[in-house]
Amino acid sequence: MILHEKLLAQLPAWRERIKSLAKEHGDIVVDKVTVGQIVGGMRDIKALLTDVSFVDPAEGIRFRGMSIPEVLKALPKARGGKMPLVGGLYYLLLIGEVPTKEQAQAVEDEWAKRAHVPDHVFKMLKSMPKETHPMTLLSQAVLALQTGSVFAAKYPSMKKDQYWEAALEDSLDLTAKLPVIAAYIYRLKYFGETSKPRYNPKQDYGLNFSRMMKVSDKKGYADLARLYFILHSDHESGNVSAHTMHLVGSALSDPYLSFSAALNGLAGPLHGLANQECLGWLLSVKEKFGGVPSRDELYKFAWDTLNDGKVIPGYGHGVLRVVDPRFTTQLEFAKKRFPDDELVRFAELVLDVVPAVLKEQGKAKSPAPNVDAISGTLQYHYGVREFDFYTVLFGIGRALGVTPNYVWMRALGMPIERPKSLTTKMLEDVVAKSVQPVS
Ligand code: CMX
Repeated sequence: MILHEKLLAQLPAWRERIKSLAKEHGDIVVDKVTVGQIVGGMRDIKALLTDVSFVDPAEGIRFRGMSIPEVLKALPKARGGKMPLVGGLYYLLLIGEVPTKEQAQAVEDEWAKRAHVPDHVFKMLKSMPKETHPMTLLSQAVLALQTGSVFAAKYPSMKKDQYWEAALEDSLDLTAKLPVIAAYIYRLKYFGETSKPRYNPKQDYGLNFSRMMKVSDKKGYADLARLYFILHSDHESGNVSAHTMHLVGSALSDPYLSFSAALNGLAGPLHGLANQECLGWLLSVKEKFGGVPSRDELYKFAWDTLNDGKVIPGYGHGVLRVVDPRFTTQLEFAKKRFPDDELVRFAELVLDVVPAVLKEQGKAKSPAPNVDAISGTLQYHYGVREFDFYTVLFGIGRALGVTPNYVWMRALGMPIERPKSLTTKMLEDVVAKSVQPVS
């Protein structure tokens, strides 16, 4: 398998680099941790290692050093579409090089071979109460797939330097099955259908997803699916879902156990669920004013949300201090393909008003939109209007970023994570000592 060969060739040099950092330079100080960081969600502490992606606060995400426009331009395109093959993005994230069309197709072929979902997963999903949230279903389905984990099965007999190979097998299996499971959840939950979606090996990841969702008749949904999965794949390692995958994986929990945990973090309203919340917020504004509100009405509604003690979903970020390029790319996609869509124009009005309101309030470090401010609007346009489903789409994308990270962490033999905690009294003692006047 091409991914296996390419990784195998890279690993000796990478392992040497990590070994040398730990052994020869382990005492060099990179950054100091402050009291504010300890009680403030560990913001900006440089304590994670990944070469898969990096978020510059003033610029946004780079996948393997490439900006979003560069990635979209460089990756081989899907047949019949304008967006890249998702398999090409996976190759880029895992191997660190832009693939040829054949190499991107080789990943797509791996997925086609591995897309079969065992029956017990469908049975479990069918048995759940109708009101179960789609993210709960997705996380449960990933746990149910764990019965097939190569990593878990081989763990007792594997040597440490073989972990990554089993991790790669699981990662490819998992990412191959996710679109099938997500489409099944969608058709089951909202349409009561129980037939199992079939992955067509002649179609790419994006087109398969669009067809299995049964929205392929709407022109361009496969391209949106490709774009969506690419944009949502990775956002360095500190965000809740990526960090959860990383942490749980550090205990050598297999990729299924780790990713199910990551999904549970993604399902939080301050993280991935914000895309569902954001569309809900837009629609509630429309409902209140009987259509798209005026600028003044929206301004007041935004302030009412803040005065209610709620956040405005889709705005602000833990790291980014500028408009999220993932937002900009999606807005450009919408404006090129359906510029007259009422909800897209409304999202633009929100973009005009909400950052100003957040600035006036003066709390949020960044008043700019993030990825979730627009993603639901695009799905809505194509007829996927069940907005509690939107985070599931984020979940498929996120798997494409966190599984390469998982493979690399096992390949580099990264240890179990175990930061140290202090008591409040200890922290107060540190503060007291540091503010004592020097006698
Ligand atoms: N609406 C209202 N208040 C906001 C806000 C928003 N969109 N963004 C930040 N704030 C508030 C915070 O709640 C915090 O208030 P308190 O001091 O009362 O706790 C204050 O501003 C400072 O927050 P911050 O340092 O700017 O932001 P954080 O790193 O703490 O949080 C985030 C980042 C994304 C959770 C926050 O901006 C937020 O809640 N945004 C809305 C939810 C959202 O869109 N989440 C999706 C993020 C992208 C993703 O992960 O998918």
